Amino acid sequence: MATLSYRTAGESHGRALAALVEGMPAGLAVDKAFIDGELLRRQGGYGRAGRQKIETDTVEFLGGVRRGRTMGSPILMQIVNRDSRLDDTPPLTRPRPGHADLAGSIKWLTTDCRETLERASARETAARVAAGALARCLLREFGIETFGCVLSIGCVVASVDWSRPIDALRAARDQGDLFTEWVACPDPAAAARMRAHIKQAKADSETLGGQVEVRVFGCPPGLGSCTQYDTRLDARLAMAVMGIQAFKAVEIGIGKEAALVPGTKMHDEIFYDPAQKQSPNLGFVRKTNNAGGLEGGMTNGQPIIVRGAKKPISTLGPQQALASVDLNTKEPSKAAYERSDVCAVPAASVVMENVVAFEIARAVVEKFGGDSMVEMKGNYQRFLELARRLPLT
Ligand code: EPS
Repeated sequence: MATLSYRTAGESHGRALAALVEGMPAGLAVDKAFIDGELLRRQGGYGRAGRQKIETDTVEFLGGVRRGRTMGSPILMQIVNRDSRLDDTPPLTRPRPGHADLAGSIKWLTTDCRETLERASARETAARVAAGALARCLLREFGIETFGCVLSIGCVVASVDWSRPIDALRAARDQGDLFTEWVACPDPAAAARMRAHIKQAKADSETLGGQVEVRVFGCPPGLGSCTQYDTRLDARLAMAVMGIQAFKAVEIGIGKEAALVPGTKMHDEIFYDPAQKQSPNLGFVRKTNNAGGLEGGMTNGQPIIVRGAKKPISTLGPQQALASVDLNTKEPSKAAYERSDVCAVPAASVVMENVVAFEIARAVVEKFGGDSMVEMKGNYQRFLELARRLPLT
């Protein structure tokens, strides 16, 4: 079974962030402009702090790509940090409630939380976005598209019309200047209220969390597997989303509502529409999608729906600093303040879209993988032909 995987390395104020992607078939056209565009979106959002004015995140390929195409070898991607001063960063001894500071300092037997926070920082998500955006270059070849947006920020909740085509949703989501207005929400009235909420939070030295949703369109049935807990695609998606800094919950489809409704209201009845036989759902259609496109840990041909909840950033302004303890003296002390965002939920929607994409790509490579794109596309077409011909005789 072919395996696609990635690891990241690098500290928030180190020389660079890096992602090492292994298992990508040879011959994939790498769309660097698209990857850089996703890195730029990740830097954006109303409510971000000064760091994004310093950095211009772009990807450099240090290995695995020749003349714009993958070679089947490991792909090493680098994003250089302009704010690179790791050895000069001061110690931080007053852990911030909610951050990795306390747990990590005790884990690594140090009173300098810097040792932990440099890697725990959400800046690492730039490397994950690069890996995910590369995976989206692969998904496109199979007609699979992802879309991520913000559903809520603090107490402001959007109403998203999911019946609109993906291009219309993208256009609505991407209204406004990336750094001074953008909240990644396709509901313009809610977006205006979100901006006002963030503005007020900033004035109050507060921070805000929110909910983000990612949908994946064009998956054929049968990605993932019901045979082991760690081959279930819903479980992998949950892990990928919970692995994003500051995420506290993940839902698939109607999520926790599934516990409240009876079976007749939960399950998406199955119909067959011969007119859709050539589409990735092979003609098997539903009138509802409460399952979020996943049954038994496998795609069922409906759009995948994943939601994540992000907590407010744990670095609070000096006026609102929460109670903490100085790790050197054990004296009560206000938590440390560092330059930080008021709200990074729009950026989190970009991160989630790309980490979800990577997991879908991983499942696509597992099902159809070959050493080259030509081989993989052949495998994909052959599978669809066989599935359309069922029952096989
Ligand atoms: C981030 C860069 C960081 C923070 C933020 C995310 O830069 P700096 O620490 O230099 O200001 O702005 O990190 C956190 C929210 C965190 O908790 O560590 C980025 O590029 O996304």
